[in-house]
This record gives sequence, C-alpha cells and structure tokens, in this order.
Amino acid sequence: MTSSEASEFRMIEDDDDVSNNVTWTESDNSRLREKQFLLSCERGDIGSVRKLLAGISTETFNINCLDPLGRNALLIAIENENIEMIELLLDHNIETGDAILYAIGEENVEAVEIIVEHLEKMDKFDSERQGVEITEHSAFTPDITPIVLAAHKDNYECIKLFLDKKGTVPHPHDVRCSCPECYVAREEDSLRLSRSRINAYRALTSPSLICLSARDPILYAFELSWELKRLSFIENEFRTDYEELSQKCQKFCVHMLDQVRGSKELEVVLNHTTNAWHDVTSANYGNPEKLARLKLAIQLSQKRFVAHPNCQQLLLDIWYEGVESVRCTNFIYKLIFYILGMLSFPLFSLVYLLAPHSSMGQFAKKPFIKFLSHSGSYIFFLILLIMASQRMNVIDNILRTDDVDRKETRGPPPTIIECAIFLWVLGLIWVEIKQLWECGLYNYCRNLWNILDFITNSLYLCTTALRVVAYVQVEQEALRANSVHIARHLPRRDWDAWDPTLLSECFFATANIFSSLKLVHIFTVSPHLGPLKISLGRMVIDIVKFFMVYALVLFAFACGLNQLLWYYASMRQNECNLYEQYKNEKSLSYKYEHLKESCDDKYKSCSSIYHTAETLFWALFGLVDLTHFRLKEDHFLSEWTGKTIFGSYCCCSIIVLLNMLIAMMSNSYQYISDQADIEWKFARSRLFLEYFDDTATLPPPFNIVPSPKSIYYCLHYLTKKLCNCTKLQQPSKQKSMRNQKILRSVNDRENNYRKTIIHAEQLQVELEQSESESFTSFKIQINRYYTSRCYPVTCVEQKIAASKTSPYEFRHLQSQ
Ligand SMILES: [Ca+2]
Ligand SMILES: [Zn+2]
Repeated sequence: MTSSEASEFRMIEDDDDVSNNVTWTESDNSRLREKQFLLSCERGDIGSVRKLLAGISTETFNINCLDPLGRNALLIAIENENIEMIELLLDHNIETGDAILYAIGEENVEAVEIIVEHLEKMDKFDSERQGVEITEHSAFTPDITPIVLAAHKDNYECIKLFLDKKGTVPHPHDVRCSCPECYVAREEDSLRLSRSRINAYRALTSPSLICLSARDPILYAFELSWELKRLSFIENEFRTDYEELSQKCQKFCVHMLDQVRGSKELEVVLNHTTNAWHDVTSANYGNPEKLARLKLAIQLSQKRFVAHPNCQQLLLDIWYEGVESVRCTNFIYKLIFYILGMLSFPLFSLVYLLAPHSSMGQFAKKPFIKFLSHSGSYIFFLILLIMASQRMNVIDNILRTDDVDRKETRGPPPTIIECAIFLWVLGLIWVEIKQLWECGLYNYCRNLWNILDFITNSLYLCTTALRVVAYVQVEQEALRANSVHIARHLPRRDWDAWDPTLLSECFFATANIFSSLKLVHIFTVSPHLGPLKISLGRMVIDIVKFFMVYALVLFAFACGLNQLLWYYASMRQNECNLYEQYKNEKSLSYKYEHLKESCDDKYKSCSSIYHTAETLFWALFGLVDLTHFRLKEDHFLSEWTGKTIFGSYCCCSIIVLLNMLIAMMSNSYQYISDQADIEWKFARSRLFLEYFDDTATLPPPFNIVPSPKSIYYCLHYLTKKLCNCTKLQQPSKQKSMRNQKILRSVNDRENNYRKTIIHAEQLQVELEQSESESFTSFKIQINRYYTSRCYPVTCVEQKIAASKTSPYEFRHLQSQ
C-alpha cells in the first residue's frame, strides 16, 4: 500500500457520510476488510483476525494497512501488549518497520524478543540498524537505534539483549570534528546533528548501559561527566541538557559508592589506577599511588563523589592518622595541641632532616602534623613581615656600623629580618616549583591560589632584585668622586621618584597584602570559616565580571566628559603656569594673584581621559562633588551638559551597576550556601590531598636544605644511570621472574577491583530495577550474568593492552 492510498483510506475513514454515497467496488470491499482487520486487532479478537488472514490469498487486502493514527496492526498489538496477536501477525510476515522501537518505548521486553527472533529468522537483522526501517511515517529519527532507545529508557533487559546481538552505542565525534562525515552531516542539517549528539550522549549516560559495557564504570562515568560539562560550555544552546546529563553521570558514581560495603572495598575503589602496569613497574614498586581514583575525581571536579560520606570518612581517617585522640577531645585541648604543633615546626623539621626514619621523623610525616608545621611556618613568615615593617632598630642595627637612620638610607643593606624573609621566600618558591612539576602546568593554573602564589613570589623576587640594584648603584656612587656626597646621605625627600629603593618598597607592600591574604587558604579546614571562604572566592569572580562591564561604562563616560571639558582644563593649567612663574617676583605677583585659584586640583579632574576616568571612578564612592565640573567662564550650556553627563554616569554606575553587583553576589552566596556542604567538603579534600603525599614534608625554609634523603635518592639515580650504560642486560631468566612477580601483583589488584566493582554494580542494578514486576526472575538472570563475568584474569598483559586502547581512553589521551 503506497502512502497516497493510505491517506485516501484515512480520508474516507474520517468522512463516513461521503463513503456511504460511493458505489460499491472491489477496492471499497478490500478497504472494508482492512478496517475490520484493524478493529479486530484493536479489540484483541484473535479468532476474527486469524479468519481474515486465512483468506488473505483470495481477497485483495493489505496486511500492512494503517489506521487513522498511522499505526499498522503490529503496532496496535504492541500497544495492547497482546503477545499472541504479535506472533500471529509476524507469522503472516507483516512488515516490522520501526515496531521494535515502539516495543522498547512501551518497555515490552517479551515483544522485543519475539520481533528480534522473527527478524533473525527472516535474516533481516543486522547489527548496524538492528532490524529497524525508518519510513516517513515513523516518529523516530534515524539516529535512534533500538539500543539507544533502550538506554534512554534505561531498560536493563533490552540493553543486554541488544548488546548480546553486538549492538553498540557509537561515541559521538567531537563537536569541532572536521572529518568528511561530520562535515556532510553539518551541511545537511546542523540541528539534527546536534540532536543526534545529545541522543547518543543520553544513551551513553544510562546507568545500565555503563554497568553492562564499561570495563571500569566509575572511570567511564567520570570522564563522560567531564566531557559533558565541557560540551555544555561549547554547545550553549543545549546547556541545560548537557548539564543534566553530566549530573546524571555524577549521580551514578555516587550510587556506586553507596554500594561499597566496608573500608577495605572503599580503599580498593579509591586507590585504583588505570595504568596498573606502569604503577607496579615504576620506582615505588609495591607502593601504588595512594587515592589515585579520588585524585582523578578531584581533577575532574566530581564534587558529589568527593563529598560522599564514604570518601570523607576515609579522608578524615588518613588526615588524623597518628593523632586520632585529638579528634575527640574538647576545644581547649585541641587549641593547645594546635598551637604546640605549630610552634614546634623547627624541631620536627630538624629531626626529620637528620633522622627521617626515626619514630619522631615518621610522626612529622603524618598529614595533620605536616599541615600544622606548614601553617606554623607560614604564620612565622607573616610575623617576620610585620617585624620588617615595624623598623625595630635594635634588631635592624645588629649588622650595621654606621648610625644613619634606616628610613633615610638609599639602597640600604639587608637587615637580619629581611634575610630571613628572603630564605622563606626561596622556600616558598621551591614549594611552588615542586607543585608545578607534579601536576603539570594546566592543572597548576586551574587552582587560583597557585596564581596568587605565583604573583606573590614574583613580587618578592622583584623586591629583592631592586634592592640589589639599589645597593650596587649607591655603592658605585659612593666610589665616584663627583657623586660621593649624594650616595647614602641624600635625604628621602630629594630622592628620584623612580629610585629603585622606592620601587622595591612598592613591590614589597603589595606582596605583603597577598601573603597575608593567603592565610584565608588555611581556613578551608575549619567547618565554620570554610564555607565563607568559598563564597568569598565566588564573589571575587563576580567582581571581576562586574569590572569588565563597569570598565566599558567608565570608558564611555570618560570619553564624553574629557571631550567636553579638556579645553577648560588646559586653560586653567596655562593660568596656573603663569602664576607659578611670577609668584616670586614681588613687583608682578599682585597682577597674577587672581590666577592662584586655577592651580586648584579640581580643575585638573578632566584634563585627560586617564584623569577623567580616575575622577569618575572615585565618584563611585561619593568622593567627587559637583565643583569639579564648574567652569570659570560663563558657558552655562557646556557646564550644564558636563553636569548632566556626570549625573547620568552616577545613575548608571551607582544605581544600576553597583546594585547589579550586589544582586550577583547575593546570588552567588545563595548558591554556595545551598551547596555549602558539598562545596566546602570538596575544597577541603583538595587541601587534604596536598598533605597526603610523601613529598614536601618539610615546611619553608627547611625545604631548601638538601636532606640526606634527597642526596641518597640523587646518588641512587646517578648510579642506576651509570650501571645501565656499563652493565650488560640482566639475565633473561631473572627478568622473566620479575615479570612474573609483577604480573601476579597486577593480577591481584585488577581482580580485587573487579570483584568490588561488580558487586557494587550488581547491587546498583538490582536497586534500580527493584520496582519492576519480573524482579525475581530478573535477579536470577543477573546473578548468572555476573558470575560468568567475574572471570579470573589469566592473561593480564592482554587485558591491559586492551584497556589501554579502549576507544574512550585512547581518544582521551590523544586530546591531551
Ligand atoms: Ca601553591
Ligand atoms: Zn567527525
């Protein structure tokens, strides 16, 4: 039956009066039968349908006819969940079209199975289209394959059915991909391309599909969530969809974590790494990277996962390792312990330097003690900064012989305190270099604190450099005969504005502010101040956004005002110059006395764009009054325009923009306080992890002392390098023994992880499907499935090779 016939049929159905008047013909006869046939299907009258179909060879009637809603008999049967009818219709070779999709849409698994079986019998089932033919009547687009739809419905049984039939959900190409396929698709219909991408991702995020197809479900969900978040920024039009999907992935990971039964399993999950082979073979043999999976979660900002109580419990256990008793004592004891811990940082550091393997040296390595030492060291650094600004002459003059006042000295030599500060700064720089080395430039810059650290350290280095320059310059002046009298004896009021000493003081002052602000970072640990600190960070981002808009408005008004008033400003400047010239000549000064007023600062407020912008900026805080725009001349129109411009600027900036900033801030604050717990726990975990590694145990400035340990490592590395060059290759037998050992260890780890994950998956899937009717039969089914899947890993090398080239990870590596 062609489509034109079908529409005719529908038209007649719609218009019964017309059909009565038409003469009885052969085609009308067949239409009547078709109508009868569809009606019987709808009613589930198997007997009449069988009778009608029996006579199909003699009567001319189309089994594939459509009803007014465009459904054929099979779809009607599927909708009514009439399995017997479906079987009967399929026996008479009714066209299946997109019936499978309808069956999946109705979540009628039995019907899906029957149709797939029928198609396989007819040899119409291929793994690509999976037996679906999309016609123009179909409600589905070609990118919806049965497995995609099953994943959208998150129907475990259907997904498994199609996975067994070699069905896959292809991973969409990158948004910016320019391969010929994508190019053609984009040219043809870019909306459809975007939609099909979303459809594919929606299928990929299905928990059942992830459980069934991913080797490492948690890793897969992490990376998918990250990718979706990235897409939500690129494909702005579908932002909410992508964000929702990203959240779905995160939720999946959290649910997986919920299923973990004890701390042992939890450690297995959180310590798992993707490159087990590399881990075991690398230098720290048998001591795999701690909490690798958790670190990845932090890197990919899986906030819910990190803030999960299970994770937090484990983190806190590690954090308070060795000082568990302090955790439960009351506030006073805690405070005393903290202060003592901070004060004893030099002691711990010295012990650790000299005897790292002694019990006290090991104690100094515990995360919490490490944190206390670093905090103590930092607070001591701040105290030094304060002391430097207090100019305590007793301490300052220890190294000095002359008695010139320190503040009057150009290019002064360093004091003891300044030397100490310099040592600390070197230590802090070394800490940053280590961090940069460990996490790479990209990850280093993603943490805004690191940018602040970089700026602070640069400022300190500038200060030091300028001080050295000033010192050398002044020393040289003192050596030369014609300038010896200036050198150190020049009073401060006569110094050049660009004198290196003055510049260094400016840099030092700015660096001091940043250094003290860094203290806020330590507050992250506190449950009371931590959330506030996070809100503060958000607000800084708001302020930056605000200033971008504000700068535009400021520039616009500054241009206008400057254009209007610059002439008057330059006239006042000329008058002022005249007055300055003659004010000392008694005979003429009375003549120019009336020009004295022109030297007033308020006439300079609009002399250039920079000055105008400055004036307008301070007007934001109400520091500029209307006298700045008054003219001496009688040009009332210009004066009025100037004042009006100023007034509109005030309206724009104070009433509109400033209130916008306040609204933005309160919005951010609301957002943070709604998620305060998750955000704070995430930020705190990030801080915790900084102290968990074995590196950077010593706080500045002790970290710049080369410890015996580092010398030992260095020698070890060098001898290894030298041995590799001279010594012959190890005997092959020994090598294979070692390989065997590594293999076994990788084996154990992989198996452990798989066992845990499979158990979690099982619980998770059971939980999700527990509401479905066929629960018990289903449970048996998955149990069987999982026992078959929990294979002993026999050929690890192959497995690892396979995991390394799994399409997802491979692409991930490439994109880096
Ligand atoms: Ca840092
Ligand atoms: Zn492509």
